[in-house]
Amino acid sequence: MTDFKNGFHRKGRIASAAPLALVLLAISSMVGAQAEAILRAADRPNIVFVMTDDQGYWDTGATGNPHIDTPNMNRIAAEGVQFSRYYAAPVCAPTRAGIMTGRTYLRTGLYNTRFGGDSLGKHEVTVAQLLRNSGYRTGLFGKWHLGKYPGYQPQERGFDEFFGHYHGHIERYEFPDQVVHNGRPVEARGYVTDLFTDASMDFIEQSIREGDKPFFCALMFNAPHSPWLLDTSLYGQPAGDKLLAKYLQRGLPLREARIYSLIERVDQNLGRLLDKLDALDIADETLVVFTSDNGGVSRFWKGGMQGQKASPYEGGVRAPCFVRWPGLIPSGKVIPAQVSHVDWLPTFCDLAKIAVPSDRTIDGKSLLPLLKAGEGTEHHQYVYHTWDRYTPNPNLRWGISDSRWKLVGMFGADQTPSRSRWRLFDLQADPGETENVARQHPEIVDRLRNEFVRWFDDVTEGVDYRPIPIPVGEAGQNQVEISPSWASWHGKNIHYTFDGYDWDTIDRWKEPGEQAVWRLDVRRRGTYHVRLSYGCRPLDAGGVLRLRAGAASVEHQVVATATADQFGLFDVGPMELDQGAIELVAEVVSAPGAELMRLNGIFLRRQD
Ligand SMILES: [Ca+2]
Repeated sequence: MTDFKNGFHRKGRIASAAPLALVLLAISSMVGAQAEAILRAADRPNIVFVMTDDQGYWDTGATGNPHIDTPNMNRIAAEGVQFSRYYAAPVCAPTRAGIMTGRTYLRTGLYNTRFGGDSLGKHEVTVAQLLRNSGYRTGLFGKWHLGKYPGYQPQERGFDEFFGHYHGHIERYEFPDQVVHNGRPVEARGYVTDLFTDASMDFIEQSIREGDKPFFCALMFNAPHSPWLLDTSLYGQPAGDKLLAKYLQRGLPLREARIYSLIERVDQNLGRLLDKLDALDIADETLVVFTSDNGGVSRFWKGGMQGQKASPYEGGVRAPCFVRWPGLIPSGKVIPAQVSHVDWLPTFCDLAKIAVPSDRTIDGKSLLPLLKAGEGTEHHQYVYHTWDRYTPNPNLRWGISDSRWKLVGMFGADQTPSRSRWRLFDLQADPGETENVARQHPEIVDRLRNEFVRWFDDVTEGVDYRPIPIPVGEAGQNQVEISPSWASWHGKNIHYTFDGYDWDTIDRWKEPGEQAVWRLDVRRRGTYHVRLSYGCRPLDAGGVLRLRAGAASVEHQVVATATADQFGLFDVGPMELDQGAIELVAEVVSAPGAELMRLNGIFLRRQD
């Protein structure tokens, strides 16, 4: 634990930077409970953790971009410290798993951004659980992306309050249709960046009103992730339009202008949030983090960085990271030590004066010593970078960095380890990773590659990388939707089409026996009523689909919808499901047309 009381003060409540004796005198004259509350708050700060989605290291003014306006992001950097080598994972869900657990995502069983590989293993302990157990009020607003099924939702993983969405992205940013509040779908009016900020500010205000607990507020914007939607004048709220016009006038192409506008809309909301902390007079007792979840996707100005989101190059894994806590953290400093997203859990535990879990490996290390000093060149000896969509692979999209060198493994069709595909960069002399110096330093290549393989073997040992079994019949669960993206599929023609979560389908299946298979975890034995969501053009109608699960089997004759992409909901009938782990199989019995159907979902409702 780090003692950080020295230098801490509460502006406006007692006295600005008052000597300790005066503070104690002031407290001793207060009513007991009030004094106690102040001591507790002074001991343990509120934590506001703000993260954007796909904003690159280069996408802020504070990191050197001369084309984008981010005054509030810049303000946090100016009033606090900036980490110049903060590493996220190459993509969304792995970073989020690392933040929540303090562990590299590969240890947690999470390995993908979709197909059911984006569910955080139930055996994991989240930083929200730890903080809540220690007396914090906890809230998450915005993108979760660590599991949508019962048992995996934020309010079941340590958050008192959740308003946001489960998936990697949403399709509508105005009047968003995929928003949930503590597990229940809700109708929401407005622009999503405003909505999430409003909810976080309400949570903060409520926490202060209740007054007896510090709070942990995670505000996880889905912006500026694709599909890059702004609020437009169609809604009568042209903030997005104005920004778009500004960036187009500056000469940015439309795609880039949209991304910059989305970021500035976040920045405007960040300004509202900072103003709220000031208005509530809690800025001095609140740690504010601003960061992003992986490398950037904008291409207009990259500050000479190599790579983008999903790549192990610096542009794929470095993210902006600004941290402010007036009184404790010096202002305007840049810290060059390499630090990681897995460091947040130990840092927040340090701030909350609680221990990190001792029954598992925690990969992160508290950032508090660096934050207090405002300087430092050492933190992690090595940081490891890797991600591949289907199966973790030490030979694809991998990298490792120490304080000076970075080794990057190339990726492509040939997956055999090949030294000729490895590139070594001297990040001090060549931060843009332009000159491969592997030939000149074979011993450094060996050291870094050996360390990467040692690490990879360690973090993947004994971990099962498969879609999670879908919980069916949980107490309080009215109906479960079996999503196409969680299936494995088998057959000559069968195909999975990813169309943004709500519209994805299993399609093109027509030969008898072609099948999609899901793993289920039936929590309660019983009769479940089955319905199907699918589309089928009239020419293809009349085929038969069979559903099997354990000893149960039911068949359904496919009826036509207006078009194959117009989904309808159809009753199939009851199925008896045994408790425990079973496979649900959907298979073609016969298909007279070009495809059996475009299956968009299976719904199981327990008959009580
Ligand atoms: Ca992302």
